[in-house]
Amino acid sequence: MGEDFRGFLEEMEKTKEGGFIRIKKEVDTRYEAAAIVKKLEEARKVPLIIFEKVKGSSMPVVVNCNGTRGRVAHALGVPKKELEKRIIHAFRNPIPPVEVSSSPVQDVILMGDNIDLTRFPAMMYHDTDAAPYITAGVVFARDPDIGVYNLSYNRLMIKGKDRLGIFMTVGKHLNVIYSKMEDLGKPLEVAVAIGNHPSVSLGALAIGPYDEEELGIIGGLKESPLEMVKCKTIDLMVPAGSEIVLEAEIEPFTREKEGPFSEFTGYALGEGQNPVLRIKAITHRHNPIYQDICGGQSREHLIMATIPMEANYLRAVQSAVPEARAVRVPAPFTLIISMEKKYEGQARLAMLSAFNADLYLKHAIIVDPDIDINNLQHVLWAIATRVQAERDIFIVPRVRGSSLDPSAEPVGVTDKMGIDATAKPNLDQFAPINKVPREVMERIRLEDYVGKDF
Ligand SMILES: Cc1cc2nc3c(=O)[nH]c(=O)nc-3n(C[C@H](O)[C@H](O)[C@H](O)COP(=O)(O)O)c2cc1C
Ligand SMILES: [Mn+2]
Repeated sequence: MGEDFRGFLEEMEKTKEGGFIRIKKEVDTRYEAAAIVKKLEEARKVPLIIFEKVKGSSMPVVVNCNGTRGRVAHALGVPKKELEKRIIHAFRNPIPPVEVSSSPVQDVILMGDNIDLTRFPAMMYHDTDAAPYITAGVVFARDPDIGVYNLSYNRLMIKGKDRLGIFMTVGKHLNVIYSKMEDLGKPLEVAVAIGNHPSVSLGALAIGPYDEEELGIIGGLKESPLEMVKCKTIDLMVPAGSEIVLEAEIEPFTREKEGPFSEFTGYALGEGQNPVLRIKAITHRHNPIYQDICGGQSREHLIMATIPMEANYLRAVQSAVPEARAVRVPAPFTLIISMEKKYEGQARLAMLSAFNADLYLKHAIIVDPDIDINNLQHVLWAIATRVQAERDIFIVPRVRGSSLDPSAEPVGVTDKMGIDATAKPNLDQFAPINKVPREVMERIRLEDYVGKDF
């Protein structure tokens, strides 16, 4: 499968991995498209959807490109259960990008008065959204000192024909770069690529050290270098396989009202004074397809946030504690770790290494390997029966966390809590778990006692 967005869509239309729907009836991107996605989710369906006819725009809109783990895995050419392994493989085996001299993403180049973001079919999802937002734009920027590229998703509020408000989490890399440029009193050049192959999306979301370049991780994910092309008005490169690129600058010191926006935490949050992108050029393919990621707690948004987090936590925890087996992020800011405990203090070491690996983490829970971390009832049973609060819970107060946690006070400053729900001192010496003798369970055939139609 090609690495461009079109190739990905063609493959999905052919294989219908996780479902594929073309909607021909006209929809309004103000709430109607979001309502359709939500109703399908209520029916436990997350198909890739192409809205072919969108009110007020000539561009079709596609959502849920990364809506299921199966779809993302398929795009990378791996079985679903090997997705995490492939991401960790990419962390360890990055492949640098290559430059190509031309690309269809520059078939059409718009500058000056031809720039008009209000013609984009940007969506509004919830009644609290301040304006239409671009949500599926990968922001490319470069560190002024070491030149390393950084990729991230940032919500972009449409404020006018050539202006976008941007939300950058304090402590995340784009914000670090922007602060460095402000210290120099200079604008930060950024390119926003819309319509991306899942390898680009996952690479952009990779969490890791500041100088770990996400471009190489994209190459590692797809096991071939990412092809990139030079922008027309700024000194950056963008993926040759994207649909639409916004070439822009973020001015130093400018702050304007941005938000609220319906966030992945399930709340409308983050209204504040934030920086602004000024668009210098828009380039796109002929007849571009506009990609969107439904805001709030849509499956796609949650899956996109979760997949790279889990890979990053697993590598961090395993680097401190090789006995860690698996991790799950079942809710915002929350991590469950499964570990085979070998010695005293190991559970706390594992949790501390997870806290160290990502500022978003707020609550870590660690369990023995007999607990199914995909079954929250089972995890709560472990907490109920293996935890003594004073002994097994630790709190690190007033640490930097997400600025989108509505309980944090002041904004972005949060207590971090670890719960050691492993059996003490270990599972072998703990209260025996209720079990009907195995020999009897194997011997008894239900139908011999209650018939076939019980
Ligand atoms: C759909 C989506 C939207 C996101 N929006 C934002 C945002 O508005 N601001 C932000 O700081 N992070 C946002 N994120 C999270 C960052 O993209 C993510 O933390 C990324 O790994 C940051 O990379 P960096 O630390 O390399 O800059 C979003 C993630 C997803 C999946
Ligand atoms: Mn980064």
